[in-house]
Amino acid sequence: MIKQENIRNIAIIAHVDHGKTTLVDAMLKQSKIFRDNQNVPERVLDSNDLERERGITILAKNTAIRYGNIKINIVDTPGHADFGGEVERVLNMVDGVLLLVDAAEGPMPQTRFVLRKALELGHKAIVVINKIDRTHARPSWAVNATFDLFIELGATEEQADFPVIYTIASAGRAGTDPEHLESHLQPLFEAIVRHLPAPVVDPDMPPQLLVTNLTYDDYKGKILLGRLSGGALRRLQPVLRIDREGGTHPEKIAQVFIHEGLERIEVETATAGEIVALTGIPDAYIGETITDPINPRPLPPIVVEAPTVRMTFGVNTSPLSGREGTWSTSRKLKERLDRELERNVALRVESTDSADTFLVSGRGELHLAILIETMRREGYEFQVSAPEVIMHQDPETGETLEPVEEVYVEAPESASGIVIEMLGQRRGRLTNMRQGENGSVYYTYLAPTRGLLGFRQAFLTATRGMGIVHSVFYGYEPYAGSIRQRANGSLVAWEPGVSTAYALFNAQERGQLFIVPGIEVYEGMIVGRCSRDEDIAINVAKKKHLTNHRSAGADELVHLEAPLLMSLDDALEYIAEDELVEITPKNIRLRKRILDTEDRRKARKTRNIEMGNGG
Ligand SMILES: Nc1nc2c(ncn2[C@@H]2O[C@H](COP(=O)(O)OP(=O)(O)OP(=O)(O)O)[C@@H](O)[C@H]2O)c(=O)[nH]1
Ligand SMILES: [Mg+2]
Repeated sequence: MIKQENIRNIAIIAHVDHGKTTLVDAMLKQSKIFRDNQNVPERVLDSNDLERERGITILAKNTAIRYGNIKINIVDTPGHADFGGEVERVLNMVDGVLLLVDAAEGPMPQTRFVLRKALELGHKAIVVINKIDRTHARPSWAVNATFDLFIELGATEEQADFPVIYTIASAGRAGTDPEHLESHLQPLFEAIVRHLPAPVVDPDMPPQLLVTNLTYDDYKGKILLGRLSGGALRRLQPVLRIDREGGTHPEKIAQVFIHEGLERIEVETATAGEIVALTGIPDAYIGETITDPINPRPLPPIVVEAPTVRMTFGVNTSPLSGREGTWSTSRKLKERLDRELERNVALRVESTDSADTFLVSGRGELHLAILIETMRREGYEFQVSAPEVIMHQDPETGETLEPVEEVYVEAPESASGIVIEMLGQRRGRLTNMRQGENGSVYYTYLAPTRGLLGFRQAFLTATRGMGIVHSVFYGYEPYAGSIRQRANGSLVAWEPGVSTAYALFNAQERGQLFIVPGIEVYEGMIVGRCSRDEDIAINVAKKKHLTNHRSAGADELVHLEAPLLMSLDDALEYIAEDELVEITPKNIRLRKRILDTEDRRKARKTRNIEMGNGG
């Protein structure tokens, strides 16, 4: 074994928004990756459309910089809890981490999750206290709180003895003393080189690489990424692929790449310790080993935590189906979902007793929403059900267990009562509460995932958008008892047509509308939220009787309240069990499962009788 002294492989991990991608930006800029006059967008690594629109990182990404004669491979990771699977996985390709902590917020729920994963893999960390320019920054408090977290998570003595660097990522500044930052990131680069270990590998053994990530290229096809933990790999080399069941497949590498800045550079040979990209093995999956055909050695497969939330993806059965999407058949849907499984390792897809419907499980509502949004933009058309949590059974007692999340809430003091009430109704248990410095209160709760579905929207409404809520998977606990679902019914279109201002004007007395005039509707489509706890069928396409000539043009003059236009996330949070969301490249519509008003009434009657509620 030798130490590859001129390489460092590191991941940047943190809670959402603590500044990971911004810090990578600054590191790239200062290592002269870009030409002087080159116009580089902010958070250059958040390169896909959804990442830019939502301002978050979704996919982990590889880059590399040079500091002196040392090459630092950097993996930027997502901070949102729903993409925790992505972080767990890529931690397998690095030897150390930068744990970023916001100087004002301190460690947050996802800080705990990613740190726990890094510590379990034995990684060493540098703690980077970022955003020390913030008004409420408390750098030394943040360091202490982070230290406590290391101890709580069972860090070894060596891991808990971490170096600390203070940064303003957005200004590209770093230092070992929060009062005296340098005008550059050199202190950070120095710390990485000094404190994070070089890969210890055997370049003379047969090659061994764990496929840790996959990407696609229109020209090169599937690209495999991983750390070469032993030996060397060269262009056109015959190799053996060992799949997750232990099956062996002879393959031949086409090209070998390493990372330089934002690019992948083709090389003749890559040696142990490097993070490499390979082409020519289109059947490879994440978690498989690429190794030597004569002396094959599998690496332990990647384990990620199980999904907690699921919903169905089905062929669109609305009367408007087939008009707005390019791909709409069950075969196309299945192919697309199977393809997603190749790289989205925290996702599961199962068939159901209907050939047109698949059960898709993920790590949270956002995890599934991003998949839906991506597919919609690719031209797919389909319908999805309300997300539901995945229960487990205690293997010993047979007791039903449900996923529980740690919920971190920040809300203005004035909203305190309502926040406590809302989480109480959802069977949350308060575990910690702290008065903030700026009139806000911080709460930590443990609450069933079940109670949190749909919580975000209600919480934002209750706090008038002033609250912040984060949650992260905590574990499985005995079923906490029933939780009251949505308190409102829906306003449902009664017949097909195009919505008119006049009809909507009458309808809006009954609740909050989701649509504007001029929208094509169908029977059974949800057009609003009813103010009562029942569904009401209404006619939104009704034309006013033209009793005199003036009325013809007067339709636009009625006063309509602003509708609540439902985004995909809103729609998924809103719908009840007997409702679906119709997804097309052009529209997101909400609908009842049973479209026919009369059939729906009968079904409800049967259900009520079954439940002993009378007719
Ligand atoms: N004031 C201040 N703002 C910062 C600093 N670093 C980053 N930000 C801002 O914080 C926000 C989030 O930054 P990102 O780099 O996207 O955070 P991230 O950790 O990559 O977020 P995710 O990938 O979604 O988890 C952006 O608006 C940045 O401009 C800093 O040092 N000071
Ligand atoms: Mg990011």
